[in-house]
Amino acid sequence: MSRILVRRPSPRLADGELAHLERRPVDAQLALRQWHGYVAAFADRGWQVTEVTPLDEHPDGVFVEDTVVMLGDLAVLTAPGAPSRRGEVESTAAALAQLGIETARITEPGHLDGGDVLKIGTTVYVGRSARTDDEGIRQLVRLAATRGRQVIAVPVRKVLHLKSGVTALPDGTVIGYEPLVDEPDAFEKFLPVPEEHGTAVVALDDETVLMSAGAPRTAELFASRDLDVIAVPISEFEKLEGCVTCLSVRIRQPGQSP
Ligand code: CIR
Repeated sequence: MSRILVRRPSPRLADGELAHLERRPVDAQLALRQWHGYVAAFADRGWQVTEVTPLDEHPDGVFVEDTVVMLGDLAVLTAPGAPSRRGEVESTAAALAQLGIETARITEPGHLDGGDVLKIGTTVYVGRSARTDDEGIRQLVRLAATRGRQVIAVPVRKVLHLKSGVTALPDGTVIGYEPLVDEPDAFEKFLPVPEEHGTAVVALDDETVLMSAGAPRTAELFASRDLDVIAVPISEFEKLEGCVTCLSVRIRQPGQSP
């Protein structure tokens, strides 16, 4: 059974870290409604939902993807690059332990955020970013090898995380808004999308992608490629440099697309 881990937003969401955007007012109640809509999109398609302990004192805790990377049956707990986010990891570890999932860890002095890891088949792209460093990547390479996966490091300078700039359609085509992609050539198949908020998709299954409601022309592009598109409003999270990928950790059945 496929499952997502999610963490409900902190009432202090507005105080989250910002790297590339100007700080804007955030409506915490709207954020909570948007979060429920996001979770429902998975639940409606048969995904099990596991809620990780809320952490009201961590404004960025809702971006739970940054705390763990799934490599098949192995969960790699991360060492987030931003000091303010390091206290988020233990509660994710506790949720994984309850589910009986094997874990490993990225340890200091290495740092790695889950948002920097894009998996396509057995290839694991990792962004060398302001949050993920060479030591974190070295540790990921070693852990990925235990699950038969190869790591390719790519530079990330224009956005916060690798997956703020690129994600992948169910067929493995990498998509991104070109002005924000450092090296489109790093990917075997790259499809430019026309809007910044169109860069992030989560494959709900082989035919369906979940994306932000803030990219209608990109939604049309995906529909023209015979994909079913579920668009959810996530404006309050986008103000904090979040996107659809970072609001959950997907624990997929073997054989499912990344
Ligand atoms: C941060 O800067 O850490 C948060 N404000 C946003 C994290 C978004 N996470 C992601 O894209 N994986």
